[in-house]
Amino acid sequence: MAQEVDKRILDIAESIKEMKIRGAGTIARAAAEALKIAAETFKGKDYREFMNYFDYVADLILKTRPTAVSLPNAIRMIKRPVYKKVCETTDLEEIKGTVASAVNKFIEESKKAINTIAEIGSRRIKPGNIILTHCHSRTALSVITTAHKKFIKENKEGLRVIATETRPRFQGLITAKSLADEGIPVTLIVDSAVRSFIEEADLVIVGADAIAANGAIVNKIGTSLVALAANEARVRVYVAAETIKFSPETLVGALVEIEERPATEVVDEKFLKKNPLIKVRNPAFDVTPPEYIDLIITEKGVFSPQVAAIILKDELGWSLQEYTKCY
Ligand code: RUB
Repeated sequence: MAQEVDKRILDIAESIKEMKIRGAGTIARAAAEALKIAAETFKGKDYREFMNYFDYVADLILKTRPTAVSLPNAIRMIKRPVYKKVCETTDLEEIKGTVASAVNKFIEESKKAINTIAEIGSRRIKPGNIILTHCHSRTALSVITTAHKKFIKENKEGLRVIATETRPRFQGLITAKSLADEGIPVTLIVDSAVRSFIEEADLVIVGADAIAANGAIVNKIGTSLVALAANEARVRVYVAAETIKFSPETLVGALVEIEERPATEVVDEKFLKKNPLIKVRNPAFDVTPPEYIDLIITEKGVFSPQVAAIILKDELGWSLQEYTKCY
């Protein structure tokens, strides 16, 4: 690679891997930003050389974490207009401009989608509701905080939240803090206490890393247990997710890869060395079957998980068709 990869791009890749940048939507926007930096910092003059660099950066970012489908979807949505542009012109500045505008459009639409979901989702919540959430999903939190603020403004009773701590990385603490910052009372519980508290909840709201064509939801490990407990207690489960979380690959039979993270996130190195016969498994996500999900709240409206394939095919018009390459 003639062009040295810009340090800011390497930092984004490293931060995604190390989970300093985390949460499916945020990962997708950071990936888009990396592609824009690639266009801004490319020093060469040849458009083919640029496209090779652009593809290299896209691959580098794609390899960071495997599960959040918003990441490949973001790259796909930016690549598409850029590849099309290359078929129309060889002018490097124009091509770079297309990268920048595709990235800006993606980021803007992704943020707008979260606001729309918050608005739509808040209509499904009643004043005084107790909501249980798992992990830290900005989309799920935007629904909760929007509803809470609306009720307070209307002099109605606000919401209360039960947040799981979400081991091993404790994203639940981020959730609890950000809700408390919005003035929402939060009860933090250990993950294994979900069944003891589920009957206190009116609703479960979680985010998603991927939604499969059969309506299954891939989200933080433990989500499926939360959904199981909710199902047993007849508590509804809502998933707040932008449509970029729908996985087009699953339409043609692919499975969503579940990331397995290092054992040292669960126990320390010393413990592992002292106990060589103990194997630690640390999958970061799990799959909740569609029967345990009542509603998926997207920026295009609310859907039952059973129509996921239709959303993928008709609403989004996504296909796996590769782009025509003109270089
Ligand atoms: C985060 C997680 C979140 C989804 C949705 O996992 O599972 O629930 O990514 O988040 P991790 P958002 O911390 O391992 O990235 O709604 O913010 O996209």
